[in-house]
Amino acid sequence: MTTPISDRVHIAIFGNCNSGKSSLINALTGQHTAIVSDIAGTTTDPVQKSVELPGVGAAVIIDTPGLDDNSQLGQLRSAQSYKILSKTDIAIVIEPIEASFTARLHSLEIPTIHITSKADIGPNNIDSNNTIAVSAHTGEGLDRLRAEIASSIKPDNRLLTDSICQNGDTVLLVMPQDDSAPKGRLIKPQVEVIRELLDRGCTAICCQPQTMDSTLKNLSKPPKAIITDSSAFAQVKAMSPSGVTLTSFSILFARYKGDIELFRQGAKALSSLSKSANILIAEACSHTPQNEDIGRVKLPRLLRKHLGNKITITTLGGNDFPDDLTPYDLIIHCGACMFNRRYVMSRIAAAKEQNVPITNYGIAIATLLNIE
Ligand SMILES: Nc1nc2c(ncn2[C@@H]2O[C@H](COP(=O)(O)OP(=O)(O)OP(=O)(O)O)[C@@H](O)[C@H]2O)c(=O)[nH]1
Ligand SMILES: [Mg+2]
Repeated sequence: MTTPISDRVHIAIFGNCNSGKSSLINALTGQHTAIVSDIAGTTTDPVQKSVELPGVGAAVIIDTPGLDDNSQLGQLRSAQSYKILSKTDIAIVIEPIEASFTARLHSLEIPTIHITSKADIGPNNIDSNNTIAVSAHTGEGLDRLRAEIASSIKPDNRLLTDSICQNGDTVLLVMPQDDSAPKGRLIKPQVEVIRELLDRGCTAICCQPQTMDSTLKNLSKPPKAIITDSSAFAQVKAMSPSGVTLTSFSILFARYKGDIELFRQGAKALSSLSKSANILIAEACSHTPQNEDIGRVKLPRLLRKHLGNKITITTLGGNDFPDDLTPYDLIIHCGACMFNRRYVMSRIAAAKEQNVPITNYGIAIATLLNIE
């Protein structure tokens, strides 16, 4: 099975127009991934591609437009490059580059590898401890660059389920397969949790809410924990034996990807929102909405039930996260299983900076249902 995008290290290449960013991507991947030409401004939009980088492993590599294009269109393009920073785990910067960009990388604490390009022709190319001289044409410096990328990757040994069970425990997963579930498959958070439980030597028992009671009766003792889809929280809570830890997939992902304490704080805003509150629901997937979709149907219905019909709810999908969050009184984010952690954290940081409370689906639902 291929590694999901959200688990791949995101490596972005930044530099001026014509500095050789796209050529470097092609050289690193050994494929013709990006269009190369001697016309400045060839790459007009960020392009990302999942790749297996020799010596590095599963990655997403991101080509960006040049930063020094000062035309009106060029400024829009370089703004796109700045936006990419929110998901960049490792930056490769082709020097020289504007100082303000380097400062931004520094303030975001993004591990950065500095290189110079076209080492085969450039008499000015330096190869010092801090800057690697690379040629996409001859391959010079590529091995050193790959080694540098590999050593910049921080190993991530965190688990989704370590807060709710020990290795070897039995865990019950309640997963409604209703109209909002995709046909013929399980959604990513469910698959990832099942896989992790199996890796931990746990017994993962799966059922739907309507068979939860009989599933529990068939067990010789209660499970160590129950993980449910947020949409069935109330129902599952009512059937859960006392003393059994109950959580949702969404909460597990909030803990893993985000800042659960901040999300809990954010959910407190639900009790003080006005009747005309403006709420943003942000989804990571930009899928075609399904019947009973959680972000577009179930959660809005629950919010209206608690806050009345005068609230305004905006649901945005994919990368459509507004720069200006101040019109909103609360942001409710999905579990973000499609995003890497850095992207989620940068959205959280933007909300924090603008003083807008942020929470996520699971915690908002649990709060509205008085479960948390
Ligand atoms: N000699 C030499 N030429 C290179 C090298 N890398 C890129 N070039 C040339 O530099 C020109 C620009 O290369 P690109 O890879 O398109 O540069 P870019 O930074 O992606 O450019 P934009 O997308 O326009 O910002 C092309 O003519 C490439 O053939 C290299 O290592 N050596
Ligand atoms: Mg390019």
